[in-house]
Amino acid sequence: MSNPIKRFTLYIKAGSDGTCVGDCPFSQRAWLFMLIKRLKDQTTVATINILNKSDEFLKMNPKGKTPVLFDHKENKAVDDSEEICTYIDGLFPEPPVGCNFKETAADAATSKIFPSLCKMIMNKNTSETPILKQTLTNELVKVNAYLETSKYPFLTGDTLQAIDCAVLPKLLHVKVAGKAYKNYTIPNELESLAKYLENAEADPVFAETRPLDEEIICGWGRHDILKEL
Ligand SMILES: N[C@@H](CCC(=O)N[C@@H](CS)C(=O)NCC(=O)O)C(=O)O
Repeated sequence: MSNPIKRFTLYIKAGSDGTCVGDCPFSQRAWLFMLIKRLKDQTTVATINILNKSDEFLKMNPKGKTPVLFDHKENKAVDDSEEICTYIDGLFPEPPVGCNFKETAADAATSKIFPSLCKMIMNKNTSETPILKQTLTNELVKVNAYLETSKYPFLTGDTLQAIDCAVLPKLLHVKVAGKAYKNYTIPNELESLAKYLENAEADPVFAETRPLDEEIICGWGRHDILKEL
């Protein structure tokens, strides 16, 4: 008997060969979320080559971005990582994973990491690089200070929670792309942050969704970046 179709298909960005797991932190967020909601058995993960999107994909998802979640039961596509988390949490409140983290202390400590990273990497005016590196470091100092007060291995829990799904993929980009393109290293004294990243890397759920470093470097490499090493 053939396998019945799973309820959900999660489309994520493919990597450099057009099929492996790509570097999209938003795709990783949605995938992590499906796993922490224990929906692995109900989810097919499909990689999308964003350089060659099929007509079928664009028909289902006219914005053409990843991630997209398709709910086969409801015949509905959800085309944004945050909306995917909200949609799934609405359908499956159990287990609770702390979805209402907006404007909490953990959110305030982590929400500017990615914009700061993007500014630093995309900057072409080398005289501004030191200040942009410092701005990113200031954001990481905030995360570290928050983690120092937390009694958990993750931001708000003993296991990965919704906020970790949003934050960890971006921190991975700081570590990998920051180093590869701007020779930026996370300061050693941010020990709680280092431990948080270590805890994530040791977590099987995070490991399952983690793009290879090469893919993160290659993904950023598609932008017009001034490498400063
Ligand atoms: N707000 C969206 C952002 C998604 C996004 O920007 N995805 C990028 C990949 S990281 C994308 O699909 N780019 C392909 C394109 O624009 O064609 C979300 O969080 O889901």
